Amino acid sequence: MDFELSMDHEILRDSVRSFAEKEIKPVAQTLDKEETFSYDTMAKMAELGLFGIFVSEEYGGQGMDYLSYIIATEEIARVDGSHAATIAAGNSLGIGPLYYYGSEEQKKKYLPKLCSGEALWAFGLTEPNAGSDAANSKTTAVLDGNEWVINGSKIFITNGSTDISAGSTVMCRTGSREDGRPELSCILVENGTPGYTAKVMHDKMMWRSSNTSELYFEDCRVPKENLLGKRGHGFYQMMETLDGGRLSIGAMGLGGAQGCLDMTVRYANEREQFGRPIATFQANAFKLADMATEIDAARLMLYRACWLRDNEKPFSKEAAMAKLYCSEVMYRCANHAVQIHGGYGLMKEYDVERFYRDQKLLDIGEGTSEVQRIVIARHIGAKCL
Ligand code: COS
Repeated sequence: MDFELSMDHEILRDSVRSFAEKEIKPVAQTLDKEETFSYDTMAKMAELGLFGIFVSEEYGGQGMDYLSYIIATEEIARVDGSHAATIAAGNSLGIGPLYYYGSEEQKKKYLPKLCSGEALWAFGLTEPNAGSDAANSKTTAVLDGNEWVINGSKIFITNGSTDISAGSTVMCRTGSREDGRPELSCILVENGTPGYTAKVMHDKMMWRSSNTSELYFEDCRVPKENLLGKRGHGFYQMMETLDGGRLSIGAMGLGGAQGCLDMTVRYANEREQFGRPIATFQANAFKLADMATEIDAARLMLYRACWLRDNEKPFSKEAAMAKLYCSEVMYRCANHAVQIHGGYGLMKEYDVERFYRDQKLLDIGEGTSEVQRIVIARHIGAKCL
């Protein structure tokens, strides 16, 4: 067993950490307050190579492993959840399905621009009435000659309506299966296609400087060739994509928790009450110790799941466990961080206030904590519905 990260992973961590401290941390609070997606930091993240990290160089990617992508996401999340969301949705949800299921032609057409960060691609799964029950999607696609005609809508879609959003992978009902269940397929829809509109969603509690959208399809026609992979395989593609995506949510929990710990150790050593630094009170120091311990466990769990994925071993259960645990660790760390910051922790001037709000997404997005428990329970043989 080897717990040492490779030199490449360490170098990547150092470079993303210093980038995040220098370029993202100073602007994160204002962007959050103004609810603004920053094209400036987006371009800088792209320049650093944060898109297409696990995609082979042939398609414009960095050719690194999944753990590298997770470490990069973790380091961005250490300073800001919104920027980490842009990276995570851009890579695992946007690029992932095209890279893993796309035809050679589709990969050549879309991946280079997505890997260079010139464009973003979205993952159209969730609908107003199909959240946890994702297979119950109502968006339809009917084949009419050489075109799919799509009708329906999607909601809570990250990166769907920025100025550089190029399109989305949309899961649609394309018929019925022999067993009576809906046949679900993924279809690629480019921005600008008549009948397709993407609208930004405002007034979020969390990830306020990431782009969240509603997508609408009204008799939207796309060529038959825009089918992704095999007809009827849409739900499997989405579920497999979410297995990888859940590792990025884990990374966001881990990175956010680490950010909370780093800020809070510093604050507790500087802030004095009763004539001494508040870190000297066991009530606070023990909270910090608990945070550090849980972060360590979360990191081991997440990296182990990445190792399984990188070594082409089954990792669905471990991804669900890592996502569940890392988000819960982030919740406890953000809670301790605000508690130790006292009244200042309730003020927007202090980053822990934003971290406290941002963490809530983690046990809802890419499968709620309850859905993760369903996945885990089924994997261990429990007949959980
Ligand atoms: N990879 C590949 N295939 C998978 C899979 C996975 N991880 N998980 C399930 N499948 C397959 C099953 O094998 C099954 O195949 P058949 O239809 O051929 O038998 C099919 O998908 C349906 O699986 P299942 O019966 O388990 O689906 P359920 O409707 O019971 O749903 C949950 C299971 C709840 C786990 C699923 O709907 C889910 O993950 N929901 C949350 C969705 C989510 O995370 N949304 C957030 C999006 S934010 S980007």
